[in-house]
Amino acid sequence: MFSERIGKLDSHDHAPLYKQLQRALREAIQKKVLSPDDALPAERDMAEEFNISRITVRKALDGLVSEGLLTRRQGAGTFVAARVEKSFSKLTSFTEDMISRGRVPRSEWISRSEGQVTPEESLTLGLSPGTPVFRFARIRYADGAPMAVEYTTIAAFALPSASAVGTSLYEALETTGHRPVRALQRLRAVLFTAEHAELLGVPVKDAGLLIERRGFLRDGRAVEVTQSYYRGDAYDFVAELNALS
Ligand code: 16G
Repeated sequence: MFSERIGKLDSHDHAPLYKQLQRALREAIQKKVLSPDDALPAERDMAEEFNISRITVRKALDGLVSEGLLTRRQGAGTFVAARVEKSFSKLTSFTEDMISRGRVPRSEWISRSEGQVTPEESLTLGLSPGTPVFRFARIRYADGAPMAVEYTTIAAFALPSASAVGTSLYEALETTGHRPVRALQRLRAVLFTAEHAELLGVPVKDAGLLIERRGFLRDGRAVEVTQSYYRGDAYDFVAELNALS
């Protein structure tokens, strides 16, 4: 029985039922009770097993689909997402994205240094020429497989030193109260150069995605500019669009 694998809903829990079901499914994915590509039971069967309405099941699944944890396949049902489906509307970090999908994130440093803004960074970050910055270049892995190469520049006011960044940049920025709360992103298709192909272990000219993120603090100051080269075969970017009202 599915409910035996992911656990029953707690009758003492006062959270809305759809949230309880979401939490149970999220935990099952994180703990690998449910694995990528596992099929979920039909909505009506889940409704019966958990003793909740089908609408509640649908609402719970809708939320997890838009988070990118589940995916619907026409005519076949709902599955645990296998490719990493990344929501385009949530400002999350690589580390958080991987952990929430039950994957183990790891980074390999290419370089970690201190410098001054380049003319281009000075314009993107709105910093005066000569302003100190930290630069980070990393290969990002999930469960040991390379997923992306990232080049980040952080305004130096946001971190005590370059070595303050351990596994997660956003965790380090959170500690100093400089984690971005808003970001602008630009996405472009690229063909991997020999250098990137080697770092990611893919053939030269393989398809990739370049995502440029500019992250801002609550007070409007830009704090981060990152260029992420994601492997095209590893990521799906998902966005929810609302019609103009
Ligand atoms: C993501 C961000 C990147 C950010 C990094 C922080 C995209 C396209 N890029 O990779 O801008 O710097 O997360 O991750 O999502 P970390 O906290 O794990 O170092």
